[in-house]
Amino acid sequence: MNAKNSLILLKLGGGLLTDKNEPFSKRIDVIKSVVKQIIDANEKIILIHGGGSFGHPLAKKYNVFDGIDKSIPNQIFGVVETHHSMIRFNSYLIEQFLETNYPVLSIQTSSIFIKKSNKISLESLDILETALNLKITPVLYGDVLFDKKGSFSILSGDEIILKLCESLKSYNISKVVFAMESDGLYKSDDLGGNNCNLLTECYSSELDDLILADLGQKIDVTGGIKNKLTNIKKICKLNIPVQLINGLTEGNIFKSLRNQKIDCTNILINE
Ligand code: IP8
Repeated sequence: MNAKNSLILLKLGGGLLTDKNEPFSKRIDVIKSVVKQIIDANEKIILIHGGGSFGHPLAKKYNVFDGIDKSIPNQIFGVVETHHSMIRFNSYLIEQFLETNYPVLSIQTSSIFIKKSNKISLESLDILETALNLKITPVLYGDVLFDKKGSFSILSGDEIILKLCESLKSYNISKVVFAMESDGLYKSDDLGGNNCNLLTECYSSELDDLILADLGQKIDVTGGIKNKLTNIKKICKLNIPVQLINGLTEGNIFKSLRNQKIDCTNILINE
């Protein structure tokens, strides 16, 4: 593996790009800034984005996450509607890149992932690797996940990232970056009071013992920060460092992709 094959996985949180309190609402200024920073950084990345107000309200309405349930009216229609809503959101994002002639390619998550015997399977790694080799940035997103048993659920952006970390062999993933709406993880103060401090650096082995501040979570069908931490631990077990950054702070995404110093949480790998 040479340095050329180094790759960053960047997850743009749905809560960062949309207003989760209002269905189908984009944060246009944030999206434009994020896209510009990614273009300016011009690094080899795979971009993954969450559902935000385009995915979660519909997935919740039709209980897509929990699979087939005949008692839910129009649930099958809800599955395709959830998927299509994600396509609409994803297309908007893609267009922002194409307007600047930056080569990105939308890859439909629900067409390359499937659940088999309770395990998530990535069926078409070749497509991703070929796009990367052609200097095209693949863009994936949280989506409907079909199950070979004849049901469905939701595959979150974080789970996509974990699966990519496990599967990509011809690229060396130098780090995974989660761009969110806060500076990273916060530790509760030792006295259990209201104060909390940004956790700037910790080793993956320390994650289990951390007492994190509960900063309140919005409704999220794929589990919010608790599931994020579970996935982060699994990513770190693959020897890939993780960075949690505030995507609302101007310049953070550019700096992260260029490995410049920012105030954030860095989860390091134990030697
Ligand atoms: O926002 C969920 O992806 P996430 C996608 O990454 C849908 O958890 C469709 C709810």
